[in-house]
Amino acid sequence: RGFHIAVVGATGAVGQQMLRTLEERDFPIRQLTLLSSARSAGKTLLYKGEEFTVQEAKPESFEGVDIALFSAGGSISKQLAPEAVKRGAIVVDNTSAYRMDEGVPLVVPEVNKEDLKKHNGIIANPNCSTIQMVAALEPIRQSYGLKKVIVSTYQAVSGAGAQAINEMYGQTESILEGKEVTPEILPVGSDKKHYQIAFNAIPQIDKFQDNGFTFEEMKMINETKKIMHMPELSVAATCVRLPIETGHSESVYFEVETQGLSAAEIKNKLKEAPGIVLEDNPDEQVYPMPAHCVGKKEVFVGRVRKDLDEDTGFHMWVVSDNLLKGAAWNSVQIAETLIEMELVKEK
Ligand code: 11C
Repeated sequence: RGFHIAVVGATGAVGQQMLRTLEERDFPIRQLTLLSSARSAGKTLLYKGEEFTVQEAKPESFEGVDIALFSAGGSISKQLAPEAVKRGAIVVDNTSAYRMDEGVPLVVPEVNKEDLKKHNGIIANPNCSTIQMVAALEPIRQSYGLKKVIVSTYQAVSGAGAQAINEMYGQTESILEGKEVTPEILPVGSDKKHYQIAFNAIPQIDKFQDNGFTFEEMKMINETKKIMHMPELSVAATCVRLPIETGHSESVYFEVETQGLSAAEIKNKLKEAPGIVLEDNPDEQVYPMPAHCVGKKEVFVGRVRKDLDEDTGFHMWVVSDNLLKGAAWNSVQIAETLIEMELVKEK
């Protein structure tokens, strides 16, 4: 008994975390199918000590699959997610291919799991930097309302994939040895120019749009409004890449509807919230940092303080493992929530 699960993009940075997360959660799996592009097919991966050979993802690969977790890039999702749905699978897609489509729920279970009921086969997993921010804002919004959000991010290279991680380490070694570096991948593989990430900060994640914001910034803006069902919410983002392997950090300024609140009242809501760990004690220098959150599923919040000029304004620092809550864990959590809500049936 259990479910037939397919992982598409199983050999990638997120795919591997999906396998680890399914294993750790002891997900009820009856059959496991590991899929990838032709390039990675034939590799073997371990699940609960058993070897599985990764197969090339094709439309027929989805026969009999109950839930397909996609994380192999937008073009594979565009091509194969409808094929999986046609064959009766529910797709949880970790790419940006369908996120803003009407009829596709964009879900962070702590925020909007009810949206799962409206799915038409595909459920989208939001962008990593959006997920951790909305998870932290939701308990505050529920009690005090929300008017405005201004976020600056400090994002890890693993968000840009395994090649970007290798580029960061390669450049670091070269620079320490006094050698020249030739950046080839960051900020964006397909853009015109590339810049050194080692010992640097790059204020560009994904490509620039006509309005001067990058696509990553627009994802944070548009996805936040969709997940929170607040098209009128004022959101602005500046996204920056730092030489950190894993763990995105965010400085979030937000304004609530309620007047006269203290930082302690905001902290109390965060303390009780599902999936959030409050790490906030300036006297003891306690605050979240990416090096401490790697491998953990929660969203860590600290440095909560009231703005000095705006009565309804607050600041907080939000950190999470971008490959877990930002990707693999949120996808597996969506799958678990589908089961809990009886939106998928065991065979
Ligand atoms: C990054 N946030 O850190 C991106 C990675 O839309 O799922 C995630 C891309 C996405 O570069």
